Amino acid sequence: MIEDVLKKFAEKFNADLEKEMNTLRGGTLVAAMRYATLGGGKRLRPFLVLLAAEMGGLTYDDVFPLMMGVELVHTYSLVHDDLPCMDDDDTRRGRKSTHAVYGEAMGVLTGDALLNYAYEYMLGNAVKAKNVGGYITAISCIMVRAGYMGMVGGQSYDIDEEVKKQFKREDFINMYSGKTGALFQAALGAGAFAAGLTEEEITALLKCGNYLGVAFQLKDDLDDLKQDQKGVDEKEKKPCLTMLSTISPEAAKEFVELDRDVAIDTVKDLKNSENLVALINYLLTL
Ligand code: GRG
Repeated sequence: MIEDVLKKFAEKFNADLEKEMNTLRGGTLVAAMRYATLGGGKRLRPFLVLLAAEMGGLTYDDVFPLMMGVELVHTYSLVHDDLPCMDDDDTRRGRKSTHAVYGEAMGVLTGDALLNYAYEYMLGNAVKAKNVGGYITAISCIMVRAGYMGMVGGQSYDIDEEVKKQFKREDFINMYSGKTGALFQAALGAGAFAAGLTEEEITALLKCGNYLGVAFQLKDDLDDLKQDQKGVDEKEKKPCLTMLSTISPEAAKEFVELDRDVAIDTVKDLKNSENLVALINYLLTL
């Protein structure tokens, strides 16, 4: 079962990540970086790096720096997303969010530090890569998709409720593609570039990452709606328009299934793609 493979992977990855984070020296900032990084999480993005890298014969150890880098970038985005000026959330991964423990200003700095350290760590390990050119391209793949054309760009639309009021379904798809799809794409792309896969294989994996990410975000919206209907999230939160303001939950479910099928069809004929296909099915089953 892919859930077991993911769980086992996360256990190993958590232990290695903790070891690396424990090498950092510093005061409150480093404590907050550790708190944010080591507090659970499914570790999906590093797992995606590995699945793509394995298609080209690389191992866990070969791509650990890229896996850690992409998870640090993801973690920074969560820390910033929880800030009062963003989503204003006091809980994350079942416990207090970073700024709720360390204060708002330290929350901003923790995100900044994690983002910078991600690139420092990935580049610092470049000399050990089997294929240095592919490895550097993998880092660039992550940087581009995390930035203004990807995750941060997508988030910049999400913070403007007035703009979102004019949004059509396609605008939400574009926003999700940046905010969430870009980092899934970065993870699969990074593994693929590092492993020196063919252009055709890389293109397929990048496309798959985008479809997977958009559907993952929409499923997250549907899950939030279910929680709200159960009255679980009673905390007064800022208004937040999602794609569900343009389509019904039933249509959204169909959309997730359609996206899932495209993501799977795009990669199912690549060699050693069984685990990736199983993961997509697992993540996007409603
Ligand atoms: C630059 C100030 C500043 C803020 C940036 C970029 C950004 C804030 C936020 C990114 C947008 C974001 C957090 C999207 C949510 C994507 C999502 C569904 C995250 C949850 O992913 P999971 O389920 O989380 O993989 P775990 O906890 O398992 O890692």
